Amino acid sequence: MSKNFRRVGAALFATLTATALVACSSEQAPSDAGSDGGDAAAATDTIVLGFSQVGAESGWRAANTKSIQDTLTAENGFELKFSDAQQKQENQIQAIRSYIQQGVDVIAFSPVVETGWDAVLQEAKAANIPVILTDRAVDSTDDTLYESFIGSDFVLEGQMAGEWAVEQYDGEGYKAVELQGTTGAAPMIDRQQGFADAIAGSDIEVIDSQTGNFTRTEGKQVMEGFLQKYDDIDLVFAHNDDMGLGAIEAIEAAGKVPGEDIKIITVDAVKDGMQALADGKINYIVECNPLLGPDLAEIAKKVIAGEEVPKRIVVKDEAFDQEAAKEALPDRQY
Ligand code: GZL
Ligand code: ZN
Repeated sequence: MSKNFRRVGAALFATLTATALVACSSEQAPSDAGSDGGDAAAATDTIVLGFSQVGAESGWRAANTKSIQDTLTAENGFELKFSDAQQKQENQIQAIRSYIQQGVDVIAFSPVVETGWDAVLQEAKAANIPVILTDRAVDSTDDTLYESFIGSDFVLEGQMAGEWAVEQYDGEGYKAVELQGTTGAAPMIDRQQGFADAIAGSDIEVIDSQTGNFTRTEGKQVMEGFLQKYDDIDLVFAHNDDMGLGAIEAIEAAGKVPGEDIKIITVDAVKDGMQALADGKINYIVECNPLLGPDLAEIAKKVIAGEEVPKRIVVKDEAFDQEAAKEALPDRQY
């Protein structure tokens, strides 16, 4: 039974009994327990939302978490249950199962990798708890397993990075290395694809790729390995700013000048990345907007109210060169 119907029922009940004592919004209409799978919210208008976050691996993730926690507040009608999976899929599955046990009203999560979600999503569906995907996608072909996906178009981000590289560097026989995101993650698969599509036909050649798991530390380690293995790297394509910043440390430690001797293109446009871009150590950044909290709140409210929601909401991304970064830095929110 939709929440609105329950609220009208309760208000009517209160009016008829004219007993002002009954806090109508907290009165539960004849039990619909189980119809929406979660009774935690039956007692109030508050939407109980269980969120399973990937981890805290990057500046982007921190900004994404802040946006969700700042938006899904009590005064905005939510009780947010939040868990950090330390980039482990089994922790996310465990968190989702615990939200099902608790009978939350809606579950949302950013899947660390694309595969392996059907079973737990079937369990949420069987419990009548709607699921909303944010940021990363799953490869489930059964799209009744989630109500909506809110996030960026990662293939486009890879293409924007590759197209700029071709514009700037085609014809110089550039040798590129790729610092990939978490193996099997949607942004890793799609950014790699988009970049490869865009440079096909140019003389830019990706001579090696390796995952740095979206972290600065691992990005630095992988770049150190590349610098030992090759002495003619011209370009780094890093799937996020944090790995690009790690690469800068490795390049400087090797006595080379990042942004000059070795060009760097990254994705995210978080503050640290934008600062390095403004300082000339990175050459181009494609933005990936982490501020998904407001969209998540809006979609969750519509889902609980039984309204139709779009299956896919693609957030807008832009891109920055060094000049644009200098102008944009002062009022960047993240
Ligand atoms: C992209 C997001 C990626 C970021 C990384 O939407 O999933 O994960 O690009 C983050 O910084 O770790
Ligand atoms: Zn109920």
